[in-house]
Amino acid sequence: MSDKIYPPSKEFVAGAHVDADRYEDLYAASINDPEAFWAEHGKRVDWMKPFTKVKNVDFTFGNVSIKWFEDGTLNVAANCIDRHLETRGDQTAIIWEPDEPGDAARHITYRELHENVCKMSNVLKNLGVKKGDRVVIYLPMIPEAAYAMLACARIGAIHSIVFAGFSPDALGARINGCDARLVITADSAPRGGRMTKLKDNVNQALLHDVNDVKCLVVQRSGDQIAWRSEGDYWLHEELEKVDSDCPPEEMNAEDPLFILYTSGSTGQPKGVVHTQGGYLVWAAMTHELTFDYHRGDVFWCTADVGWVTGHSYIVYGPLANGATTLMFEGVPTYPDAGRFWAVCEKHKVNQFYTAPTAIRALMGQGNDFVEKYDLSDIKVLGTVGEPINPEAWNWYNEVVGKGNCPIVDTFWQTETGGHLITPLPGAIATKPGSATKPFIGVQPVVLETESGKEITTTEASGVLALKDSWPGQMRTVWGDHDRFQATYFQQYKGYYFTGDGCRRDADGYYWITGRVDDVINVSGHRMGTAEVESALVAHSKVAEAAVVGYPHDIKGQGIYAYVTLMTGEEPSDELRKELEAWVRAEIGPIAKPDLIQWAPGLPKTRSGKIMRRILRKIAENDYGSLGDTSTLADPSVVDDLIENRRNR
Ligand code: 6R9
Repeated sequence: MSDKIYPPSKEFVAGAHVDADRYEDLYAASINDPEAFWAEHGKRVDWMKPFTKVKNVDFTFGNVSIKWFEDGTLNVAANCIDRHLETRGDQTAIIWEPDEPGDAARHITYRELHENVCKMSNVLKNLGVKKGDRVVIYLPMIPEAAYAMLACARIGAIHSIVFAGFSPDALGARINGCDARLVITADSAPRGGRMTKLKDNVNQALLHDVNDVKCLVVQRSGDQIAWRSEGDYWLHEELEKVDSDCPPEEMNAEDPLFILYTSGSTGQPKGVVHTQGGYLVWAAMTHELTFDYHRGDVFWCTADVGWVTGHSYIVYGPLANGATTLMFEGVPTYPDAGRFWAVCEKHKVNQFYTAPTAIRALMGQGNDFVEKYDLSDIKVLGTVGEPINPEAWNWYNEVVGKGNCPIVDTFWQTETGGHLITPLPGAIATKPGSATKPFIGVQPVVLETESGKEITTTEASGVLALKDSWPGQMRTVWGDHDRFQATYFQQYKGYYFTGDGCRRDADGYYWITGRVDDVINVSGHRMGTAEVESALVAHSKVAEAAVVGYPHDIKGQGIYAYVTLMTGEEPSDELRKELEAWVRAEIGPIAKPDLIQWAPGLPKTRSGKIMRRILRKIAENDYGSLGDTSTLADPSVVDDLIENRRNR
């Protein structure tokens, strides 16, 4: 870790929304009197009926309840579109950059966005979607993904986006999980020059559907696709039947806006629920202040809308602020490793937000790919998804930012709706690898891992929790409030527990050290080891599997799977490939194990619990500190595993 410190330049500070003094004032005000503070800042969105109650929060385990602005009403789509029409109707809302650099980019103005979203809203209504219904969106990175989200918001339907890289099985589980009656997808879509057959995946996911789930299909590629016998509709045909008049539905601040499935340490992914008012205030405020967004700037977040980062920082935050947001269909390395920088130059991007894994991958391709392009419009660089190693930070700073652009390392989670710990670029000097200081209104605490006691000295090391609520916090797990409480409020009573380890240095800067639970972070994508394990054991030749993360140069963490075969099955390279393909098919390409180690036995306690701590150490090639193995039922399996690891 580096302790070099990088203050913003005087010029940057002079033009920034928030400088150091203002940050101190805002932060103090937000903590000393949250009611008054949020009564004021809640006004950054337009309310149909203004709220009179600001905050109503109980973090007590067994009684957890989180409400913000609870008696206000609003419409999120109207906030993201309609209210900008008068002042910036002809301004570009969305720049769409397609997968093929030779294909034309599209510029969609706020007026056009309004028309497209209203028409799509009417299509949804015609298909029977009503307020409170769930709609699954399984789309590539095309403008229709944003239209679909906003159309749901406009009519009060709850969207649940499933990343287009997920397999039919994973998609099916999510459709059932929230009992959706409509899926919005595309025929097929290019990504990095390769086609994904989305509609085919939907057909497979709905093969055993008993709910008559309808499917609305965007024509992206024009490829021939298979149609089910009924319930499938082309979007372009449905659009011909509707007009563009669709008044926004009046929603309560605490009505759900969306569900987004994310991985936890146990069981299947859970449906994180975000609501209308607090989420929008949070997405908009963090977007404006963390990136120091100014009117007219072009903002580019490279995430996929299938992840929370895409929800908050491609669609809701930027559009609520009347920004121009860039949406990119492709990947960083297609057609070559200069694509990100080519797009930055082409569209004169002012704020660029990506993940450490992409930075590391591009760093490995050399500086020529960056230096070919004019990146002088970039003012702020952001990262998200995992801790950024100082080498990657320095490269980002020097080679991409030419030492001129503050780097905002934003720590947050699907559950938090938006940034929690991040520098405000005009206010806080950065240290490579540290997410620095809390955002306004956020009260992080470091707890002793075992006792759960709050560490009150400035320097601290333990687990990261939050002492009080902020407007963007998730409200519940869809259909399972007990699971919500058990996951986040049980282990450390009175706090929201993030699942991350953390160190606070002498300057009060926070350094996130990674997950302390069985969640791994592969290329910035969150995955529960339990999910990969259950996919593996679903294979007929696998008796048992244990999955851990291990350090990976590009991905941050790789997936290391210990596999015990059924008696009579022999390990082979073929079987290894078969299992890799199996996991890809069960979950999706992002879950494919990087390393499979055949394990005749797994280290278990006498009560049968797999000792992952030991498996992690072996995967890390670190045998010196295996710790106490005396409680193992059969300590000799550890020697076997080490032997095998060394032989690889
Ligand atoms: C937004 C997002 C959340 C987990 C989180 C943590 C890790 C995210 C980070 C970071 C260190 C950062 N994480 N940002 N760790 N520094 N700047 O990524 O949401 O997919 O839910 O993942 O990602 O471990 O707990 P999500």
